[in-house]
Amino acid sequence: NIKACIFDLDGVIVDTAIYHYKAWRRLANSLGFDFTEQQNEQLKGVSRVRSLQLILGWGGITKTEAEQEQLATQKNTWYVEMINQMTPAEILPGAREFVQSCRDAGIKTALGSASKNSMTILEKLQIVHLFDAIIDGNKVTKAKPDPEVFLKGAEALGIEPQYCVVFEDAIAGVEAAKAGGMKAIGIGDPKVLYEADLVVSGLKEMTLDKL
Ligand code: B16
Ligand code: MG
Repeated sequence: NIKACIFDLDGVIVDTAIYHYKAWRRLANSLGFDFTEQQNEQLKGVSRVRSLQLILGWGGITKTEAEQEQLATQKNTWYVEMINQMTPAEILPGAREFVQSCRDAGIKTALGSASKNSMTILEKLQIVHLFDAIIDGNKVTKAKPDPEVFLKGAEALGIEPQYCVVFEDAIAGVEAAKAGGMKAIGIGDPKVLYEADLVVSGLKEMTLDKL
């Protein structure tokens, strides 16, 4: 009785984490320190401002609010330079096919992402038309694990939360889905995403009968 599928973007439809990592590292390096790929894991699904605060903490650096804003803008400029080069070849395996199969079956589709750059990414991947609703970082005030982004998605689709399933690669995202009264399918490691109702390695593993 699932009537809608809501998809996270980074880590589910496309791997932009690698570009976020490069841009954040460049920023950290410009401030005289570095951080690891393992630390980068903690930034997944986390908002831009919050990511910066975590990174500055790792470097043991204190900045005023105005300076933080400037640094976040600098990082975003570098990040946008990279995502502007993206092509449809970067869609993760099976993602386009699974979203399309939902649509073919009459299941509504939405994007639920923390990223303020979601629209640019969807345009570069040429998949804007695959989503009935797009809720991104520009439309929400509360970050995951708050369910706001997914509740707004359900509302835009006109489907009650209990008929929605969320696809998420981040722990905070799975928590957000559950907090919103939705089913959650994790993309990644079952040991990490243990709160999800089901965990798969990627959308290539998904079929409608698993909903
Ligand atoms: P931006 P998602 C998230 O996307 C990323 O996982 C996270 O690393 C990033 O900081 C956040 O978007 C904000 O992105 O700086 O482009 O607004 O996983 O929610 O699709
Ligand atoms: Mg994600």
